[in-house]
Amino acid sequence: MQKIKNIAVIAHVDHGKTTLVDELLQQSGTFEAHQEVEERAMDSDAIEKERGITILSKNTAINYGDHKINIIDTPGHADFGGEVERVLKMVDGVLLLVDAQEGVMPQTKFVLKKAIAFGLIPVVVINKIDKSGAEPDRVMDEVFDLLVALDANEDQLEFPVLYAAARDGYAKWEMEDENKDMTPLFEAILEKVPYPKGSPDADTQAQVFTLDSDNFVGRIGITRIFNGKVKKGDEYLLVKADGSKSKSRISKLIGFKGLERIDIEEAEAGDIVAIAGFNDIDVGDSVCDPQNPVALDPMHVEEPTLSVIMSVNNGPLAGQEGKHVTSNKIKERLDKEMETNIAMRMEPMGDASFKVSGRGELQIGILAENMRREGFEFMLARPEVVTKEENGVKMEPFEHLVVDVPEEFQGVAIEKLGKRKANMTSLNPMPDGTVRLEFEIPARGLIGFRSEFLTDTKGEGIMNHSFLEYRPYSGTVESRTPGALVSMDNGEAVAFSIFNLQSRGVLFIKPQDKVYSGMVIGESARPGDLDVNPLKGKALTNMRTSGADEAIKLVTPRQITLESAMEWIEDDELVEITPESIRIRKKSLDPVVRKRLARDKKNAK
Ligand SMILES: Nc1nc2c(ncn2[C@@H]2O[C@H](COP(=O)(O)OP(=O)(O)OP(=O)(O)O)[C@@H](O)[C@H]2O)c(=O)[nH]1
Ligand SMILES: [Mg+2]
Repeated sequence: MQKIKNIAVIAHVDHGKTTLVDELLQQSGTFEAHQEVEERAMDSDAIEKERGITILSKNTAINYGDHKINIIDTPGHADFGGEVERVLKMVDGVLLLVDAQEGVMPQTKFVLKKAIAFGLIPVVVINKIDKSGAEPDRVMDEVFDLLVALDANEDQLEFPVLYAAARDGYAKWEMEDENKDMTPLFEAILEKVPYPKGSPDADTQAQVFTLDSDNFVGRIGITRIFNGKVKKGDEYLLVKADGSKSKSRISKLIGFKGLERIDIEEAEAGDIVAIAGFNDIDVGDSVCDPQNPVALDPMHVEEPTLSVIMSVNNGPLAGQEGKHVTSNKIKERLDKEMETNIAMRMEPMGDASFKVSGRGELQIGILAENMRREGFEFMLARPEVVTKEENGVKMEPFEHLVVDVPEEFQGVAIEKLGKRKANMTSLNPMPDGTVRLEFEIPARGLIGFRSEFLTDTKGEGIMNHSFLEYRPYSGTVESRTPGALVSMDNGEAVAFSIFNLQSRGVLFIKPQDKVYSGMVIGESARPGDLDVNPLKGKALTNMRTSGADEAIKLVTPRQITLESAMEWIEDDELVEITPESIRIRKKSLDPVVRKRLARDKKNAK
């Protein structure tokens, strides 16, 4: 039987997980000498590469001595926490990375809490010790305190600690040790991570934790084998979470080696392999012995906390830039997403609209970004938190928020967060002159906060949050104060009028951009919406001839991204998304209807 270790790499966003996996791949000699390997090789998806973040967890395998180590790289962003949750069940140990300067962050807590609950003993890696602001001792204390706070058992409190600079390719047991290579970390994995339980001679039990597809063989389930063997060509029973069963033959069995996948004939208990041949295979399904099927527990993933209404684009520019614009197409695409993305939900709402729920704006934003790249056109409404009822009490999600701000912005940050119903739990001066403030805040209060926070802190503030728990509903929270600049005409924006509008607020458009009546073209400097005309005035060429082009100095418009637009909009606004554009608009394009709605709203107050 092969000696196997299964580990997941977990951490807060950007603490160096994917970089560490690069080094483990390199230094285990898994790559051929001539093989060219990109940086952060596991971040293989286009959006992952562009943004430098991991979105989907992915697995790889390396050989080290006589051992095979299956490694699962996980995403650190809180919105993808569902990925981490399901992966933890598949492994026998975790490498918990913590940035030697940033220390314990919200998502460190979230992932460690899950790992502790699964009974895993973390191998703690204090990473980025090369940073000038690194304070490995302080961070080590923070990790220990966190484990105590999470009710870790005695074995877990005896966790091993290493100090590393993943990017520079070394890890060591003591800070005083020489910077050499990753050998100490390999040793730690072999020594401290237990071997998989289960027996190759027992009846087959495996569970799918990720899906993949292949043009030739169709759906592929990446599975962890807990007992018995899986063999290519043999028949197995697929048991779904709802108990339904179907029999099929494994048409292809795939093993992992570095970044490659290889066809194999057989694999046994403890290993991680991909199987093809089951058309309806899904995440969480059990692959069992047909004679004696014993399904594994279905996977638990925490429920979505945020939802957004996605609807068919019905604006005046609809259908001009996208390929897939109908409600049927959108539904088909969302259905497909829900099959693989177990942390998300979708519910048709009638009126060509769908409620899409996930863990946060980024998760929903990435889905929307993928859809627009595939040629879809649609609209998104303002995100809403998912509330629920417990014993007759309305509950809403709360988040754990950490903000790091230069001292001079501490006051404004505390004041603004207070208005959003945040409760401060700690305030610590950091060695680099910043202050670390921690809060518990209703998730609602965070919607739209980021842009305001960045403005207030002149771009120097850093905020991080992750899901804490559901708590009783906390009443109204404050939202965006500035109004919108709304176009009152259809056509192409004119430089001259944009120039004149600059004093009214911050514009989102540039000359020649298509605009329409009811489209939001900027953020007003004052509260309350303002109807403006971006088409008025002389054409730029006339200006030139009159020699006044000196005066036409256009400020660069504010770049609106999918997520920033989602965060910015109010209840009566929508984001229009096409493969080429992201526009913000009023829900009702008719100015008369808008005035009436505004009046009704005012009277209601
Ligand atoms: N100074 C320093 N930077 C590092 C080190 N390790 C990684 N980084 C940098 O930290 C950044 C984030 O690295 P990643 O490996 O993408 O981090 P990650 O934890 O995988 O991030 P997510 O998957 O998005 O959560 C990159 O710019 C790396 O180059 C290190 O040891 N020292
Ligand atoms: Mg990563």
